[in-house]
Amino acid sequence: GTGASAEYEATVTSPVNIAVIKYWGKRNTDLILPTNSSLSCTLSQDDLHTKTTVRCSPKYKQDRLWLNGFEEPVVPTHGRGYRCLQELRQLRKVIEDENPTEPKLSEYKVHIVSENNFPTAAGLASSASGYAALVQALANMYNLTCDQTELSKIARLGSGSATRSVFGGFVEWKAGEDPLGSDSCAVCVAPETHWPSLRALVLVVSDAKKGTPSTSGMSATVSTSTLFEQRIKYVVPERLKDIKEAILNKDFKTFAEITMRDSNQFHAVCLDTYPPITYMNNISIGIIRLIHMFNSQVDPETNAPLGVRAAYTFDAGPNAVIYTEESNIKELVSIITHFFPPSQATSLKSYLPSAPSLF
Ligand code: 2P0
Repeated sequence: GTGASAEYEATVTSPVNIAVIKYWGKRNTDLILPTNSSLSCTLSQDDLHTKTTVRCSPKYKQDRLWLNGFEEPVVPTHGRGYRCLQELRQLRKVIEDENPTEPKLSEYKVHIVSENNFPTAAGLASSASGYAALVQALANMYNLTCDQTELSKIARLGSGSATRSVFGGFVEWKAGEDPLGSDSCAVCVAPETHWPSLRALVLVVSDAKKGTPSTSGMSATVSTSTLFEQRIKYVVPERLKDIKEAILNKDFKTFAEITMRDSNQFHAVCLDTYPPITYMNNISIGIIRLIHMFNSQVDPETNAPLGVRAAYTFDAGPNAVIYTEESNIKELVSIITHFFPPSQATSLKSYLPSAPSLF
């Protein structure tokens, strides 16, 4: 449109990411600054994504948000989404102040429509793709020129894990040192084209949305766990260095071992929280055992070990994500479905870096 009826809009999709070095703990809860750096793989948007459309118009009376078809209140000052919106409006305002002919979009109210193409209850964090999509869509609508790393800091104000969803491939969220968070941002470690044979199997153990929310869980861990301090000081820095090297070398064995150990340690510090937090259930534990059994198999003819060919990782819930290479998918899927038949409260899907889903 033109003139007083002008409308501006943008639509984007943003991907889900699955951490292999877990983010758990904040050093600043207001600015969402983490106690440690983390690292994740971004899954292909062809499979899992949030699609967000933003529109602004002088006709709109208030900022409004529709999430998966239902309107949600946009709470001024408290809401994390509102925080992202205000940050981006401010960046837009700088452009308008420098170029008086630019339309004053920063003064218009915004309507946001956001949808996940996966069930919110699937146990996959939708806040990462959700806030990444919100920030990217607004940045596009406002014609902002800032780079993805700058945008990642704004996505961070929505949700910690969203920091990593502004890039594809292998992404590190650098914890940073600045108390104001100027250096707490995402960087791309390797693009999605780097390791085309890598796959992620998502094993949905339970689609019930329950358990301790991440935000309160990590704050309880920071204030009560003694193991946590050891993890942050002595474990994570070394693991990060090693897993980045493993990714760059496409060294699956090292990548897998670090991934499994870091998932286990994250859940160990949850159990060390007082009162304890437990996210995994008996099926999750069964999957851990199965993957270690799979990794200890030997070649039936030569008796030579087949080596580490799969890695599990669990987030703030019982569902498993299993990283493997394409050549092992068939065997792995048949073993998992043998021991955990889909009817038995599990479902299985294969994804990964920019590769189309297998089934
Ligand atoms: C991660 N998780 O690195 C870790 C592993 C869950 C376990 O990031 O409070 O929803 O919004 O910053 O990002 C989940 O925490 O928490 C998470 P907030 P978020 O993926």
